[in-house]
Amino acid sequence: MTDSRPTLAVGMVGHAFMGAAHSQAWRTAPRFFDLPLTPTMQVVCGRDEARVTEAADRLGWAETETDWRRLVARPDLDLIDICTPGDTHAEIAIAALAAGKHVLCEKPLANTVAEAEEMAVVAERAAADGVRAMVGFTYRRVPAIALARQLVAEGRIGDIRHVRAQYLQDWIADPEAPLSWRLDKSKAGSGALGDIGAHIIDLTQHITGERITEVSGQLETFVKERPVAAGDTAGTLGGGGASTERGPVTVDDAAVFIAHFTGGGLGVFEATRFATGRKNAIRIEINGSRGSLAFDFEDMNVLELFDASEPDETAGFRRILVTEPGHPYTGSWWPPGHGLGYEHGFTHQVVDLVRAISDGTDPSPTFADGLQVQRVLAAVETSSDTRSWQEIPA
Ligand code: SOE
Repeated sequence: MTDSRPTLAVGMVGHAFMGAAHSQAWRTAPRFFDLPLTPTMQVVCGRDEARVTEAADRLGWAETETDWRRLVARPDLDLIDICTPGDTHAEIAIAALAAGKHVLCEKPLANTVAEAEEMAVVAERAAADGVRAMVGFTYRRVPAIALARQLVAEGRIGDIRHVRAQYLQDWIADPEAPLSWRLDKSKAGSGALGDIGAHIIDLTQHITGERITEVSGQLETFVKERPVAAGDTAGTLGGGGASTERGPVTVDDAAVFIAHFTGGGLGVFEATRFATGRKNAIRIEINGSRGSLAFDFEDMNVLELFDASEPDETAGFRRILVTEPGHPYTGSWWPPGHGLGYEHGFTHQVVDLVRAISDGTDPSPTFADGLQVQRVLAAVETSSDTRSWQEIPA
């Protein structure tokens, strides 16, 4: 693609599932959206030389590095994209910001509140020098979710009374599914709670424009030991094939909690990897004083709206197909009715990040937003351990 626009040279750390999704986004964003800077897929970084070389070829990166410290120190890069497990986020992001690179960091922001606090402080300092940091809560950029936020902000459903949110997967419902880094607390921080619960915490706060103030929750690990993975398979959730050796699962399999929101509404949350038959169901229903909204990622191009001001005889949940040119993001894609998929949220994330960098504004969600989600996660964990309500510091 020949282009006279200034470039934004990207270096990405990690090249498994998230690395592939981010690569697709960097490649696609400038081809479908009018961007002020053209991202270049300069360097991909991974520890194993053979595997990172193969990934660079497959995903479209020009060069490789095997040490993230060398990547971050390269003067020819403008942005570092972090797609590694949570235990490395803080160190890489802080080093990258200190080196003057913009940062996109996968969710959850970190493995602990202390790490997230430090990241937020460093990011705020960097922002004063025009260096931007964003956390990858990509589902915010699903058009139906973006529309839901707009409708709430316009007052279409009134005051929020109930927030019902579920994130349902089943990829470890089989007790013989092997251990992977996602089941290791030292790498992942937590299990279903941080991996997918973090998304519904972010989404519900984003859509409502409100904050969770207090939680009471319960975590459960149903299968406490699993076969040790024989190898690490990039791009899969479960890791490599199983061996006969077994090891401990050190994270939660499922998390449930109830919550209070700043506007007085009540929330009910469920995040599980044991919802047999549910692959990636993110279900959100919000009931307000004037109407309701409902979303299900398994039908991700649709938002349901109930408007309580309509006559009882004809009122009902309306199915809005969120593919019109006037809907968020959709005008840059296909004609109405030709829906989008999982990967498009990542593309929209890149679009918003690149525009913010060019405009000199903070992209959202900021590291401070990521820290707030981290505080909710920690509060749910403490609540489960102590069987008590926990407040979330503002
Ligand atoms: C695994 O549960 C996972 O890949 C999450 O880590 C992602 O954030 C989510 O988009 C899909 O599921």
